[in-house]
Amino acid sequence: MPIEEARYIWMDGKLVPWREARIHILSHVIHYGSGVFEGMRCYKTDRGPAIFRLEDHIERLFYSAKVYMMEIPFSKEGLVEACKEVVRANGLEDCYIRPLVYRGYGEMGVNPLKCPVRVAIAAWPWGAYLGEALEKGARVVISTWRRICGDVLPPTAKACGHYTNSQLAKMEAVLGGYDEALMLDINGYVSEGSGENFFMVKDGIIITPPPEASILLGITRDTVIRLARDLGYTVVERFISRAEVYGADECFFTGTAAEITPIVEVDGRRIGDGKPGPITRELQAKYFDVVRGRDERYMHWLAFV
Ligand code: PPE
Repeated sequence: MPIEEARYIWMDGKLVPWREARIHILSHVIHYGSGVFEGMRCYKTDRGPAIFRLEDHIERLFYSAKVYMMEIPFSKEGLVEACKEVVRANGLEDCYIRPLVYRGYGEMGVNPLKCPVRVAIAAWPWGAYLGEALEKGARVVISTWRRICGDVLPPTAKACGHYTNSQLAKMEAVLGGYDEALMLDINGYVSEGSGENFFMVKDGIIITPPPEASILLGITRDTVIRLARDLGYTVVERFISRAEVYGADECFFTGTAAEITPIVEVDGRRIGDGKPGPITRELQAKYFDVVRGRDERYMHWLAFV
């Protein structure tokens, strides 16, 4: 999907015209993946555009930066405000927002500590992450690449360099004719997709891998767990084996970009009847109501720009 350009990108406190938002080729991040980032969505609501769980995303950005010992030269409140400003300045309603904290130009060599920490925030319209799979369901394959494990790279931090692992899995899946990869953790339990968390449904119970399965603690995952429990479902966080997935009644991915995307096939095995399942559909509909400000009970998750 080519990027749909907007007008301005926020860089270190200033709005810069889209095409002038550049950095030096010898910036540390380009060579060593030394950056952390977030992805948020802003949705059009009856009361104007609202960013979903903005403060939680900024909180995770600061956590990721802490793991990599990056001192962000702005306050949390400052970046919350900057995200809103980017949406407003670009005149956007439904859009994706990408804050990026990175090691800039200063020194070469692995040691990042002397490189300046810079911040950029971009926003642009971004449609369905997995295309028509949002409606029809995704065809998924288990990756031959294992998900990074915590004593190699910390999966709970959303760091640029971690996505080389995701890219290997994604390329393999796409070139194999699938929509997305599902990665196993180092012990062979189901972990997550290249950019999404994983859920399955069996006998009415909703099951998702625990934090110990090398997952990013997804904010959409947390949202779905809470919405499902509020709807009266039992949600269990536990290890899931590969073959167990084949026998699931329903499966789906969650993520800011992917939203709630049903999964209808894994490793050539049809999931349920091969169509998005009823609980998946119910949660998807609820999720879209919540992010679009159509459910008063969850308005506290919306940050109006
Ligand atoms: N796991 C991974 C590896 C991941 O990248 C994401 C988000 C999630 C789980 C779900 O997290 P959350 O968005 O908080 O529910 N992936 C982001 C980036 C995707 C991209 O291709 O870039 C996203 O969805 O914004």
